[in-house]
Amino acid sequence: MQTVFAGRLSVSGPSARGGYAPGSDGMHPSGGKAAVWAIAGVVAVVLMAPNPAAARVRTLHLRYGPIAMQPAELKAHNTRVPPPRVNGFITRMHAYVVDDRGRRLPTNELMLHHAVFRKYIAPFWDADCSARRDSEPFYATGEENETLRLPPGYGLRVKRSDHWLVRWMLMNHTDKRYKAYIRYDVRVDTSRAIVPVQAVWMRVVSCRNEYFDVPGDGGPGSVFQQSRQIPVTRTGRVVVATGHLHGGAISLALSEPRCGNRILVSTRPVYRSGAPRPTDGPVHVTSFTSPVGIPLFRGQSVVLTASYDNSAPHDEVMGTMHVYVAAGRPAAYDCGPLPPNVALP
Ligand SMILES: [Cu+2]
Repeated sequence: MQTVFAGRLSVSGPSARGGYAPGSDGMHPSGGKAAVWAIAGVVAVVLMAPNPAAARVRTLHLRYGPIAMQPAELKAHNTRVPPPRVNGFITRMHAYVVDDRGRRLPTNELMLHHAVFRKYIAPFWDADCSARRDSEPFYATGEENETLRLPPGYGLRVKRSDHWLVRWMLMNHTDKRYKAYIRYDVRVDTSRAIVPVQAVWMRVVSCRNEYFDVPGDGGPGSVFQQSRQIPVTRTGRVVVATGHLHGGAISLALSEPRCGNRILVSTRPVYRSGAPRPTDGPVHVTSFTSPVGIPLFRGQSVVLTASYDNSAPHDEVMGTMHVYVAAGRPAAYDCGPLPPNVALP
């Protein structure tokens, strides 16, 4: 079923506007071919005609700062930042660096190396991290300039009482001083017909140690793969996935052992130079999105595989997939065809 991805079967057009019925499981009980998905999409559009008046969407422009940056300074912190202070669902989010007049700063001047947004949660023991956790990540960007865009009808729940923090790193590539802000635009939908989505960070090594080394001893054109089997702890559907990779990466893929190791999600890095360069990180990592979603069941496992160029050593690299799982039990537990996805550039 990898052809579904390779063929970039698009469900944009009518369904992208109308969206799938929020709360529908989006699954077809009898499996079938891609045509079934197309029909399901048309039915959903008829039932869920877009009603702009009912939508209560607004975009909040928030920022953290000022952050004083000296020439050539590298600064990294873990800080609390203003949350949206509304009840609703985040449907889109993008963070970047601006100056004190709100102008976006170019990456070759001041680079947001990474910014991982987390929200405080009830503390629990996280075995994967071997640590007590009181916050969890829900959005990350950085050099890859990632925008979270959930398909219509889905959102990350946000509450007025939420508290956020950001783990960030800024690098000043110039000999000038800056007064910088991390700005984040958050689109919030306060209507009720939104299916909640949970952010799940899948790491190719572990939460406790996110890094691994690529030996670089394979010769020209060789590939080093780091894989990890990850138990699925929550039943639902993957509606968005993207990745975090370092320089030298080739791809990051999620596969499903119970269905012949078929690939569920594949993302890849995009480099400024057009080719992997060990000294540069990716300027972008491609995203996967599917309004129907790929079913995952609690108790099954998935395998995350990061592939890196092995013709040269790459130290302390990462492979993290940011997976957004919509709540609700999919109807089918067979290895039926995967739903069409919308490939984002
Ligand atoms: Cu990293």
